[in-house]
Amino acid sequence: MPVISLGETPLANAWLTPDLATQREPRYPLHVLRCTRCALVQLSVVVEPSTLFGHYSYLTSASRPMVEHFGRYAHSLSERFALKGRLVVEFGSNDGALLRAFANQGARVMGVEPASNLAAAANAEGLPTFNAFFNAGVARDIKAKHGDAAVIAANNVLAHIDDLGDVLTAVELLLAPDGVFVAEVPYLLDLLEHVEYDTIYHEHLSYFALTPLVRLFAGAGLILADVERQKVHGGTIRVFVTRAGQPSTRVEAAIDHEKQIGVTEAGLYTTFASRVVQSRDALVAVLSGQRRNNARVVGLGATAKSTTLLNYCAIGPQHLDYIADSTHLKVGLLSPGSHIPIRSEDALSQDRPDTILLLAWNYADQIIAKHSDYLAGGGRFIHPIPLARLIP
Ligand code: JHZ
Repeated sequence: MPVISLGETPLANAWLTPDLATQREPRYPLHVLRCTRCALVQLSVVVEPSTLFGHYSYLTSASRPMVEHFGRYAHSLSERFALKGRLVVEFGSNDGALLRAFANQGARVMGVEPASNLAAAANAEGLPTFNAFFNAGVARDIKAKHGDAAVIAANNVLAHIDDLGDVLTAVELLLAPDGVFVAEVPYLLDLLEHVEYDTIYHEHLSYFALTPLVRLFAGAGLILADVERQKVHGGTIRVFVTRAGQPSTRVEAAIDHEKQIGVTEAGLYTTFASRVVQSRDALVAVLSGQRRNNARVVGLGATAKSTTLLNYCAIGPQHLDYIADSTHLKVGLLSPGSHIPIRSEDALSQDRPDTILLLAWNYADQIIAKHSDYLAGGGRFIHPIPLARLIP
């Protein structure tokens, strides 16, 4: 069943060099569908993974709140599962931010990362990383050379994978008998409740509630044994998947809650779709007000999300002078579709625009705290989600 259509958008991380600005960029339909039986929410099209992930400009380590999150994550898992000297494998390991945190806890680490630039950066830092998509062949290779894994971690990557059955076969091959597969995925209920429609883009093929995940793992002979809510990325669930045991009471309670709020029923999704339109209209109204007052507005965070938000709301260089970002790989490029220049975040302290649109709203508290001088000097922020509001 259709949930919403966000039009045709360019790929979320397809930042382009200014010389390509006059060429037509490839756009793909961004249509969201849902399964009426199992509540799995998915996109209608699948873009070739090597196009999306062969070279990647998102660096986990460029976002300090994520580095801190992964530090806490590695510490809590090391305490819970006694990981000193044991093997932790992460697929979709990006630049090695979580591997580094596990290595600091005394675990042996191995990454698997399809982006050649990121795998090279992690290897150069001494964090061993296979440059590959994770599959049964890679799992066998790791097992033959390094033994089985006490933990297999997958953060913000399950949603990116079309053939999840294939990946779970690889997990099953590599996981130690007492091992745990730990995955973090943005939570569908947070997306719907907080109208985080901009987290919908072509890299994210699936939007997970717990209900379809339980079925998915059961199909691979695995048990979704436990779940924790995490605050990152606008609301995430961390699931713990094992070979044996029973689902915890937390899992049962979460499944009951999903049933109660009608996760397989139409109402939840029609409400979401109409709130998305309200959210867009509110943001456009706030930005138009800024223009009427001749305020100079810039964006902060050249996020994947911003590609959906800017294209869906038709926000361009007429609204935002530039987007500031802490990732050196993005600086000097233009945003996909909207062609807004990206500058270093350091530029903000000299430049002092009137207003900053929080395109990385998921770190709003940390970003506002970091730029407290700007705020104290009369600067303002726009928080775009769920309904645009000015701070202060
Ligand atoms: P951030 C990422 O999406 C990538 P994005 C990915 N596609 C995914 O699945 C989701 O997460 C879940 C910058 N920044 O984390 C750095 C500052 O400039 O919201 C990043 O470019 N200053 C794998 O891209 C961007 O913002 C700062 O102080 O939507 C953050 O991107 C901070 C904190 C960040 O995810």
